[in-house]
Amino acid sequence: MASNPVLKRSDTIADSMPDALKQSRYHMKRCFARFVAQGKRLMKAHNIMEEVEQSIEDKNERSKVLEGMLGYILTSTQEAAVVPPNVALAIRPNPGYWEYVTVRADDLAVDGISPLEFLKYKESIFDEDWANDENAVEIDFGAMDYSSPRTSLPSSIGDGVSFISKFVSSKLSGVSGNAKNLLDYLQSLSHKGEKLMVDETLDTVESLQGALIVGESFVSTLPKNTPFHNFELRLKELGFQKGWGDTAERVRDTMRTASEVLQAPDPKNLELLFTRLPSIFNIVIFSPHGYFGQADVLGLPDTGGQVVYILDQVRALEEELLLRIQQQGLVFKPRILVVTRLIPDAKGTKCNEEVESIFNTKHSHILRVPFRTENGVLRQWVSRFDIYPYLERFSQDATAKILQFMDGKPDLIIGNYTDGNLVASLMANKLGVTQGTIAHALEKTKYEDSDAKWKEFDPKYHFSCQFTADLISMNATDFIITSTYQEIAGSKTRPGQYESHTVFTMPGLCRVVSGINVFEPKFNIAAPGADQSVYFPYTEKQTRFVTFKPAIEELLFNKEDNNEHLGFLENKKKPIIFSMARLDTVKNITGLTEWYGKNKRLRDLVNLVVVAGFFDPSKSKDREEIAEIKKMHALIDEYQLKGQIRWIAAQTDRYRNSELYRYIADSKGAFVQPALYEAFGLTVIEAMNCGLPTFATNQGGPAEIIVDGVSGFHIDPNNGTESSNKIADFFEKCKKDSDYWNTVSAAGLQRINECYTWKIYANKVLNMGATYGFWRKMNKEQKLAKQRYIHMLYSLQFRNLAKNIPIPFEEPQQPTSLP
Ligand code: UDP
Ligand code: LCN
Repeated sequence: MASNPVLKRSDTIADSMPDALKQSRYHMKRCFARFVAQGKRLMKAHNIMEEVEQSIEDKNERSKVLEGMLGYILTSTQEAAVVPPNVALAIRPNPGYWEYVTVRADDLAVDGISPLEFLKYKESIFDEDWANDENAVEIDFGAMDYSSPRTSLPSSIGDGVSFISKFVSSKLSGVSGNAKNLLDYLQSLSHKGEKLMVDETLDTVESLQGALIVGESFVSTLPKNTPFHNFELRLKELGFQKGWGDTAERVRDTMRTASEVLQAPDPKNLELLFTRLPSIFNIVIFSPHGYFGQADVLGLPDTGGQVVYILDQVRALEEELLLRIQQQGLVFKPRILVVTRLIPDAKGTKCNEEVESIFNTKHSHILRVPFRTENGVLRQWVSRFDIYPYLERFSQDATAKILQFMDGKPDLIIGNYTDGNLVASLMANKLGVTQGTIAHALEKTKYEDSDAKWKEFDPKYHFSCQFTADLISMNATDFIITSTYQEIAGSKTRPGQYESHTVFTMPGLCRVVSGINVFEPKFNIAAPGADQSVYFPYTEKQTRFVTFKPAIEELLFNKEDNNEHLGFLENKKKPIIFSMARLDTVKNITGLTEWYGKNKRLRDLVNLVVVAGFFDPSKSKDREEIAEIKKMHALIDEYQLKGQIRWIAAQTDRYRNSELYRYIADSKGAFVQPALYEAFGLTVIEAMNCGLPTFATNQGGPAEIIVDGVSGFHIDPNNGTESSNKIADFFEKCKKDSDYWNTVSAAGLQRINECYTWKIYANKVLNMGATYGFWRKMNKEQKLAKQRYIHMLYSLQFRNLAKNIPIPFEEPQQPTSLP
């Protein structure tokens, strides 16, 4: 159906749709009459197709109607705002491309409309007065950013560094005098007041070019391995400082690359030059919410993959920085600071300690700064949804502490999640430092109509604050790091997380006509890995953490219920299907339990083990967790799962967890990640690194990590029967073909090693830091204009929204002494 769109390049959907409708006029009139029959409403893609099916009952007729253009348009429609007699369609023919039309139900007249007009149709379903208000607040970042370059192909989305390198090299060569930008940049490179690369004497492009020729021919006469300090003085006479390389060979190569870029800039050489320039030594990484610690924190509400990701990221970045600094011929120490909130009521974790060095690093620390209110320091954990009132003050306090701790400004600030990204934006703007952001998950796509129905959600989730903060940091940041393509621009059928911020509305608050453009070259995909010294294949017997075996066997098979486990496994010989996640609704651990409960074939083949949350709802402060705990108990009773299920409370030791994955692999079991939506899914790559065949949700990141049927399997979280049968089929096949399990396990490992390692990640991120550091200097006027607009959004909108969130009552505290 609708596989061969006949849209010509120049056609818009508004042009081609009238003809397409004409060809099936009878059926389409019935269809559209049906759409409008119920009055105003918002229809989603699946509603549209359901109603098409109901109005054209005959299957053959229906497939005839849906062939070609009409089918293509209808299947590409994401949403329809029905405001009789009109139906306004939001059509997405390709990732990142949207068109809006109205169809009048009575005569099928079609009109192309703007995104703004579409939003007004949509708003009138929820808030008629707002839709008609001529002075409703509109946010239009597109209008601020008309001169910035954009990629145009969906396939270039997420490869911003390459695009910027191409664009910059064309700019550097285009107009004479532009190469001065590069010289100015080299002049600006320094470390703690010490100038690097070039001194003041090389103050014109010509003098630099001349010096490079002399310098290169001089170092070429030296043996390749001659250390830099042996010829440092001679280079100084030419106007060169440290930073070109550690040996004669490296200095020569860097000088040659710089000469080539100055003579005839090309993107490849420019990218290479940026990987070599000493521009980044100190990095700040913000992750304010949750319990951020190195032990005993995982599985707590809001504390999951983000913490794992950041700690591994720091190790990888530090390693890469040390290598680069050494290759630059420098002896500086890099410094990475992870900045989070200090929680006085730390519940046995170290989250009440101000400074902690990060394990397995030499120069990286966690710095904790408390949330202060007018009542003093906030003592308790607060949910990430309630965190907004504390962030402005936190960013001021944190900035002061960081400057003190680092003894100067960082070279790069990276934010994580909405709160960290907002704080990073405030600090980067204040200090004039390059900024990167990471979402981990944008909440907007997790909850249907979270924008249009924001008023319903706000008391619980404060999405008005969250989406405003997200818009601010997406636009303020120099670059955005994503884990997958789908995070930016989704798939053929589903819009991406960032893409869903392009055009949306929160009736009564603001109409976002242009929030972010996924074709902006700030987007870059750099997927994380899993720490391979912890998560390694079950086959590597000599490295396995065998000391955990008795504890794991206790955890899995001890028959007495206790605080750590509940339920038991009657038949220990059966393979285990295993899942581990925070007990959030979206993780759908209860869904998996229910699928298992309902599928007799699966229950006969395997046992179910889940690690999630804990068992006593009265001990949780997290709304969703409480509901999920209760649901787990109810499902175990309803399906009489005791004897086949083991529910284990959240586990915090990643070494033991890794051995648990491997123990399950020994049982020839599988990992199942059943989330309703998963932004990336670290457990998926942890399991695959351990050689465990993995079934993971087709909603979000895992759909990209796993090649379905090759390196694992996709499951549909909205179709439990199909998913549980797919798992059962796998185990039946394994029974018949003893090699099948090994084949899937090996293919999973291969996939990981090719695409998901921290080494690849660190290299990419440091290249981003260097490239965008230069780009922001070249692009400063445009950036300033945008920054002024962002500031207005922050001060007029965000601050007021944040004030509405209640601050929990507590005993007055002494203010902490901060400089
Ligand atoms: N995790 C854990 N114990 C638990 C639950 C999760 O150690 O009880 C770890 C898990 O191994 C993974 C991370 O927390 O490293 C969860 O990351 P993921 O990306 O799967 O989900 P998130 O929690 O970030 O949404
Ligand atoms: C948050 C999530 O929800 C996961 O999907 C990611 O894997 C994790 O952060 C790390 O980025």
